[in-house]
Amino acid sequence: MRVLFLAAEAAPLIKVGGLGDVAGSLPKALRELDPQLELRLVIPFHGVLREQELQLEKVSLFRLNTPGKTFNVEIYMTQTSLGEIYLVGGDGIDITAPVYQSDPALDAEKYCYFSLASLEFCVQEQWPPDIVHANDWHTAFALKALRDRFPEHIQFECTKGVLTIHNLPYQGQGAQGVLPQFGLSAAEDSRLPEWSRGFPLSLGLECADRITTVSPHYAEEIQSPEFGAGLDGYFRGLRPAVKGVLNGIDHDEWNPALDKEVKQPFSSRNIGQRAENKRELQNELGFAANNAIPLIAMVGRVDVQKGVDIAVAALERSVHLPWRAVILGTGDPELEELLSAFAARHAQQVRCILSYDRSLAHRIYAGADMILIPSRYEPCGLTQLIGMRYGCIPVATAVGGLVDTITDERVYPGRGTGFLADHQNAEGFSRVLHHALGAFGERGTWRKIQARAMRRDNSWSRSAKEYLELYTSLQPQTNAGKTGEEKN
Ligand code: NHF
Repeated sequence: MRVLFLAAEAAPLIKVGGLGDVAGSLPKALRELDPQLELRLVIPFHGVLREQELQLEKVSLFRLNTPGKTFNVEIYMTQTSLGEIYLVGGDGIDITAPVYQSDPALDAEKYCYFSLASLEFCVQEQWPPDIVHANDWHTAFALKALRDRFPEHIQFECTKGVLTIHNLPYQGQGAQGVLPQFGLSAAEDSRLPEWSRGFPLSLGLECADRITTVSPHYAEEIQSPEFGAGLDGYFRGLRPAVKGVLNGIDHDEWNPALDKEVKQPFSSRNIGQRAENKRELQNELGFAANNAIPLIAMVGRVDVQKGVDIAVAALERSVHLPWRAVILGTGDPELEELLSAFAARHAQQVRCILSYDRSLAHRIYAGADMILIPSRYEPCGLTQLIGMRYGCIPVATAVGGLVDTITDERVYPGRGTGFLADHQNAEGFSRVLHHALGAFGERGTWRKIQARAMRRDNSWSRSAKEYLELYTSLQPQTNAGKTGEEKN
């Protein structure tokens, strides 16, 4: 079976958000699961990638004709630790632009070009894919193009489309202006609200043979007005329903027993050794070492979605208790400001590092006691998976994939792997934080929570199997082995 896997970013080359982790590690897991699978992972040749010293192989050079203009497309391939990645360069990629701009209208041409050029690459290579797997709005154009631009194209005769939604509110609002110049039309499906029909995500929703999202709970939630971003009615009526396939993490990359960033390797069998990492981390952060004071972490995008303000408010309410906190991440300038002010108010207790620091993130997971994830919504979430793997216990809101992956010790005493707050507000979150801080004081209980969390299997193995089954169910007859010519 041949799978064309399209994404805006993919680790280890480029990682802005969780999509990058998934697009890097899921293809690797799929290839490991089925060595016969021919999977091509394709991402844009973003300007920032040109600053890296990549070993590039130029694999194709061709023209992409669109009603608006003719583009010269260049395709490169590079080997990475997670497998090969194809890069789409050429006229349609503005190398001065970042991976994402604040307004999708500014990114529209790049991603539409990228989606179409990726399909044209298959034509040029006579490599007819059985599945085109698009991720989020940036690559959803490809599923529409299979219908609008290539309907008669014999190479795509059997091709099926899968669309994975990683973050529903991001639908490419404003990117619709680009459609005519690429020969694409807005969605016509009357079940989609009219206002959404030009948005790239809707093009993908209309044309995908199967729609998935990144956790079963989020697949349910998006059918409600609270989480549906205006499309809840559409999802409620959808048959087959949106399928939730839980994200995993790469257990090779995230392995506390082998992690090179971590001073003292450890596993669930010798959690005691973890204390050395906490000591190191405290030193690094300028805290006097004290194992009895809980060290609370928050790592990731500084964003309203992630509930950064909820965390600050909840910590403020608990400021009389002994704890220390370290916050690592970048994002929304206003929230960054809030964090800096919070750290300045509580200089004895709080450290705030407003940057992207992969290596420090590893040390935090390996040394902090708990990780706060007060998300307002969370399609899957990766920090809780990494946290659990490193015995850094998640204290999270009960939304999306957090519900699917964390067993709440309050509800299931003796079986928990973390703590879940029912409400996405400071009050609810501070209640659960108090509970977690209390549990931390009971050393034996805490150790057991850590051991259970560390033993939980959050690898890709089960989910990769689900994706493979989904691909197979869509495509009983595969294109593999046939070239475009043979099919002609
Ligand atoms: O895990 C990758 C990630 C999710 O919850 C996360 C999110 C963005 O918000 O699927 O995408």
